[in-house]
Amino acid sequence: MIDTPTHGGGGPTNPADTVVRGACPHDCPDTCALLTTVHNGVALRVQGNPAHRHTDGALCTKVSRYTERSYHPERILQPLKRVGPKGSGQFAPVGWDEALDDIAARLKAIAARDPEAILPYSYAGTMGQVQGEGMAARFFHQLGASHLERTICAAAGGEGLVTTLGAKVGMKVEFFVEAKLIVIWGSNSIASNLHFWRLAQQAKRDGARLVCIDPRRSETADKCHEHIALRPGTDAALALALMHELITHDWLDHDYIAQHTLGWDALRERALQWPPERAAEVCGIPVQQIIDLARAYGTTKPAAIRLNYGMQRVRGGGNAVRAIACLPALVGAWRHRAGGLLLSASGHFPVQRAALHRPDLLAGRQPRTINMITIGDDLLRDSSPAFGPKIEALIVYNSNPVAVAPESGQVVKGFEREDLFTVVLEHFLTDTADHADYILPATTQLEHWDVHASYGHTDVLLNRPAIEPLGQARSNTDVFRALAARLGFDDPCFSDSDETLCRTAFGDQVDFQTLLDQGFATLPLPDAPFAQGGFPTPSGRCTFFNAGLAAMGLDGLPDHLPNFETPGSSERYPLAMISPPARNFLNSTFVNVKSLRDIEGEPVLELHAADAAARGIQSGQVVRVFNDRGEYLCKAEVSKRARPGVVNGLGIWWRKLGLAGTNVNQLTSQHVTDLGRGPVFYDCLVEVEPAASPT
Ligand SMILES: Nc1nc2c(c(=O)[nH]1)N[C@H]1C(S)=C(S)[C@@H](COP(=O)(O)OP(=O)(O)OC[C@H]3O[C@@H](n4cnc5c(=O)[nH]c(N)nc54)[C@H](O)[C@@H]3O)O[C@H]1N2
Ligand SMILES: Nc1nc2c(c(=O)[nH]1)N[C@H]1C(S)=C(S)[C@@H](COP(=O)(O)OP(=O)(O)OC[C@H]3O[C@@H](n4cnc5c(=O)[nH]c(N)nc54)[C@H](O)[C@@H]3O)O[C@H]1N2
Ligand SMILES: [Mo]
Repeated sequence: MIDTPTHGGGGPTNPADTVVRGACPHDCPDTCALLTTVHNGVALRVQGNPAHRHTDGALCTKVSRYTERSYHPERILQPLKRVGPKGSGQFAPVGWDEALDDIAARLKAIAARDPEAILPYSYAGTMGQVQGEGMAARFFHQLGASHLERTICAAAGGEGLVTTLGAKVGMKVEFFVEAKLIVIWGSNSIASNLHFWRLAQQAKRDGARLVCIDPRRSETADKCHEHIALRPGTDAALALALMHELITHDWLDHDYIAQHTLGWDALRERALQWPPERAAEVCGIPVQQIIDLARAYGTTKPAAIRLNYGMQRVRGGGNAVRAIACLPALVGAWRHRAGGLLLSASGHFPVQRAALHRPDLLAGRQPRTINMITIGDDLLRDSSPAFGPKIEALIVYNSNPVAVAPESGQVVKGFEREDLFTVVLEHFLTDTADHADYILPATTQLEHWDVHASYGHTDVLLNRPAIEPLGQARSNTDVFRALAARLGFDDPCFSDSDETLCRTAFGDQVDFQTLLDQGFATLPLPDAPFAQGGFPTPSGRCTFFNAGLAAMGLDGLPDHLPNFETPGSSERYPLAMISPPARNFLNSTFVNVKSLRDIEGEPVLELHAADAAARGIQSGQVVRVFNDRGEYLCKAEVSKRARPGVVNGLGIWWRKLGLAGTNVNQLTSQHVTDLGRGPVFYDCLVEVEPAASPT
């Protein structure tokens, strides 16, 4: 179970220590290679593996505190059963057998009526292929439970990429270091993609120009040469105006366009409708910024775009990604290994989904699909022919929906239903766990096997357990195996060990021995994947005009779609609010780690001085942020990080650790994006006022 000792940087200082190779489980593009130093069965520290090129021996502040999280005094270490009213957070310890027997009996009874009344709810608490959906998908397929559409993060952008480039593919991240222009678009790299930022900084030292496109003056924007502070949800307008300029100045790679793209004439016509003046108006930025960026993009080689998901959490997020993903083909940036675009690299990984998730266990059944972002409304729906059965049971793992899903007032109401049977697999008493009937203690990444793909680089990582499970904690896979046995699921796949699941995840596409020996394996990919076209689209071309979208009655070309909630459309709620991640949290994970929470201080709303003055608001004052969906209390910070008309509510606090038991998702809506049915967290109008009675 324990890895052989390794030497070199980050290695053991005490000969009795063991160093175990692992992988960071968190939902972050960096997917770092970890080295955990273990002494007498206790993990002393977690460090970055210097042998892994992308990690380069360095970790972010959060994960370098991973032992603090794993050994946290509030870690749940035994199964708990609810003893108070729903949501009261009152629990009593219970034995594993009693808990599993009861859960299995309850699920069996519901499934006998209609298995679709059971819903799994999971996301990316761990990004591991095994502790993620490895055994869980098999279990829910065999059961015939409702299918969960896992859209909460990247659905719109993912669909934007797929309908343009053919898959979630792009530049190899390591070559950003050689770029001469880097556009950081909708990403606060210093906070959320630190290992990419290291490359961008090196490129900067080597003479590259860095441009940041973000409504918020983020830490990253501070350090770029130029910051374009556009209004939220206006990125497609900017991209179309850039095309307009590329066309009118003929900064185009005609040869690349002719050979490797589809629908150029139509896109050209669309782009010509977007002179910079029109886009400047929509984006709320100076015309000159657009003109200058177009010139830089059209004349600098190689030019690379680091797009991130921050810009697709709005109604037109899918179209915006489509528009931006067209740009590299127009200037032939893909010809260079340091040119092109990277939003996600996950499509490069040969995950063996059928072998791992076993959809064949459905045996022809086609359960209904529930979109995870409308969980608030869906938990409150009755049975109907259109919806199907009322949701009677919810099994939550790797997610904290009460804190992270939009319109949390509705989500809480749903979770408070006395007739809902809720099981939560967790490390901590999160806002969601507080609403459980049973809480099952889960292992952390130090305590279980897993194997990881990445969305920010192209290496597979293996995670070996460094220590035994703490207390009575059991891995997600273990819980689903145990439930499968109790439900009489006898397919041999339900006995697969975690190591077998690790091997199954990539099958023979990745050499498992390499993973065992060095902890990671690099996918064999060309340096410049689309230098000669060869996009993974049906035509092999970059798809400007997508006939499939047109056939579905959608626009075949990318366009700017205004937000659902545009400033000026509401008299009562004049301010646009975005809620990007706080640097020292990972979504809602780590909010309960005191040393990290202390760095963040309190939940904050950043406002521009003019917006604050108009409302008599000063820094440090408690404010009430509200709209028709609810209200959120937090501290105001009059800040140069906010542009006029836009407020930044940094996320995602646990409600119970925030002010008055609220967090920013009280205000966000359950609308879905143009493509991919994703969330619109950053498409949200609010008003702000000093709180009546400061908390
Ligand atoms: N420290 C930390 N790291 C994280 C996370 C975290 O919570 N904390 N979250 C992880 C997750 S789940 C993900 S999905 C990834 C990527 O996470 P992202 O959501 O891409 O996170 P950020 O890199 O912070 O980028 C968001 C940036 O987009 C900006 N933005 C908001 N609206 C718009 C818009 O309409 N247009 C443009 N151009 N920009 C906009 C925000 O101001 C913010 O600076 O990061 C991961 N890494
Ligand atoms: N307002 C607003 N809301 C947002 C966002 C935003 O930018 N603004 N970002 C959105 C995005 S991008 C995302 S990805 C989602 C994130 O939503 P989630 O994926 O739900 O992320 P977390 O809040 O980190 O919650 C993950 C939970 O999984 C648990 N966990 C971790 N590892 C394990 C394990 O091995 N087993 C079990 N059983 N549990 C484990 C952790 O303890 C944690 O409580 O939030 C979204 N919500
Ligand atoms: Mo995410």
